[in-house]
Amino acid sequence: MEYEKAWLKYHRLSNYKDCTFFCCIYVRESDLVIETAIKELQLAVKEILGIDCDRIHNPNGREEYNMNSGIYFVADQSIQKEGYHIYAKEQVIVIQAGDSKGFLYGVFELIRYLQRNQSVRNIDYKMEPDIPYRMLNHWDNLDGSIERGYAGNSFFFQDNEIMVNERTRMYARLLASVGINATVINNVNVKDCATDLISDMYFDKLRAMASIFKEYGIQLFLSLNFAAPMELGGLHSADPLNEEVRTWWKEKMVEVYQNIPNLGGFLIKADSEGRPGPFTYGRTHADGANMLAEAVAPFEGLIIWRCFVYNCQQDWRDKVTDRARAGYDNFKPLDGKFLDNVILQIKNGPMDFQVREPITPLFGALHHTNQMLEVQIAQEYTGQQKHICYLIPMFEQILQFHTYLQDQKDTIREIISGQALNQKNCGIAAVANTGNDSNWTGHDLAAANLYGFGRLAYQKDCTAEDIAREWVEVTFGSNKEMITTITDILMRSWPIYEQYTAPLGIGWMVNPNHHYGPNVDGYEYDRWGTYHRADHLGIGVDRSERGTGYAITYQEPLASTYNSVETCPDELLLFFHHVSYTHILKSGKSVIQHIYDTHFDGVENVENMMKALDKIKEYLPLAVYNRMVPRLEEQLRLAKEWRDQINTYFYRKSGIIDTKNRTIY
Ligand code: BDP
Repeated sequence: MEYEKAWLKYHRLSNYKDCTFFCCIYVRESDLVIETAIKELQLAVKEILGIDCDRIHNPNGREEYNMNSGIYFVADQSIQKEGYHIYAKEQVIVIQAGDSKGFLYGVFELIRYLQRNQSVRNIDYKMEPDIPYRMLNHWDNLDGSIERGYAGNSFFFQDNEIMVNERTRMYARLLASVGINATVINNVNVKDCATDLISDMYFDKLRAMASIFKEYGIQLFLSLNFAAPMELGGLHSADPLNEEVRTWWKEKMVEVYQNIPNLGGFLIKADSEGRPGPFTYGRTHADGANMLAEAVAPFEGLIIWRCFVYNCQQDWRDKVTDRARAGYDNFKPLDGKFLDNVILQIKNGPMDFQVREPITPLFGALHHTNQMLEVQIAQEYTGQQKHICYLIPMFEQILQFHTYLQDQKDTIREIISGQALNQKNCGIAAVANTGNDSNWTGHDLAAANLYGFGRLAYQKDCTAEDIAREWVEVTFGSNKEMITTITDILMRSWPIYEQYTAPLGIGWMVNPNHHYGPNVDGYEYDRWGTYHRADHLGIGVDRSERGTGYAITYQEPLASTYNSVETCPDELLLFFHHVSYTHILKSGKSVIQHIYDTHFDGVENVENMMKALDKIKEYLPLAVYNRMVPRLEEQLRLAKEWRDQINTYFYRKSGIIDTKNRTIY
């Protein structure tokens, strides 16, 4: 399959003012990653400025002002890991970094200045990333399919073979350019051949892949099957406290690390949606995770253990069991029981990547456990990369959220960066939205989520809006109207998607299995624990202390805020409370009128978005616009479907008419 270079497709600048800086690169010592940084800089300078940027050996490793112009790589141990300081002085630009990855990230920052035609004459910019692991999770299967993939098939696997080729390198370049330093290439649901990834069938290819990634400062991770001792090793058990099982894992890891020395470690989905796990043997998740952690410890491996553990065999009549509580109930009691090379990976919301969810209370509840936030840029519930839905504003809110874990340093960002609890094994992971489509993400605007995830994770001082604008500029160039229009569309797209889909934090209402398109009762009488409980009087799940008690698993003052209808924010009202359709929101509208209004507005907003894009289409490459048009049409079609199904459903249930008398069926 053909592939494009996304935001790394460089455009020639004919009028760049500061070309003289880019004549040469002075380097003293180099290694694999610094070599990559040099090559990347040379490539960009050649393609953007048309200059052959020579590499010159700099024996004393210091910058030489007034003598020679150029870019100096200067090692400086005072700069934190993976950080850099770029500044200009006289005729030179200095990139200082504390380690080789710092040079690589500094180079990509400098390249962005070129891509955006910005002067570097007064550049003085220092960035030290706070989140240690910035990771992608691919849900790619070995047959080449992708679970929740909306951009074609896998570019890692095909017909149970691993593919390592030039696209692998392009992928690594894209990741490194936005600061992503780790990736899991296979689906968390490890079945069939995927179990064999830790066998000699696949070692050669994995080693080759890991070594390409290493050039770009990226660590390869794999998802693991907890039942591998049985399925691969032929044992009769996978009990984490069974000596035979423990020995099997230890020996297996020796073999794995001998063959793939750069492997970062493993991601595990256990006791979740039918996957095997320690519960089968009456053991805890700490028993399971620690067994694996001990096996990988000699190789500095990490075990990333997912907290997406809940009862997926619920009876819809049961109003006591609450899926939202499951993460907290399962993992809070285990706080402090995990080894230091275990990280718990926790989804942002307590349910599952809905367009709006509260932040999971588990983050405010763990004091002695390494944590990693899991978000989803694959748009499973947010339009499946046919609809525009720029998710970085959501992630920005998540990262800024105060958990009240302690008096200070209590935001999600402070927790997953390790600052809150003084930890080093922490991070952020996004379920990836890529596939082998030529533009990587299906919808061209979905690439903003991939780019934005990396940038938000690396660059602690930039906003979702800065990132959107930056992505538009590095991808589509410098036309002002185009930049403003697309940035504005991206920034409004998540709220618009929310307007025409499930209202006020209730979520779901999608077609079962594939999760695309409206179906209000699709999950209402099912076993997945995802209900809206609407009747003729009202809607919502009572998760207050009178209901499932979920609301009071938060730290104060969050518990009180969510527990009361009066103080619960509108956008989460139906997640926490069952209210009547005539209940008046903080906005002054009744719940039913809010539902009608947002759904009519949502469709209108999609129409406006399409008009705005049409106006600037001449500034987009024709192929890009042509790929976008059918998706925009599909977004509009489905937005109308959502509007009409939701409005009709609630009109029929409640019998309450729309005060504005618009068409409801
Ligand atoms: C759900 C997806 C399912 C995943 C699961 C998970 O529908 O395909 O396997 O999450 O995160 O959102 O494990």
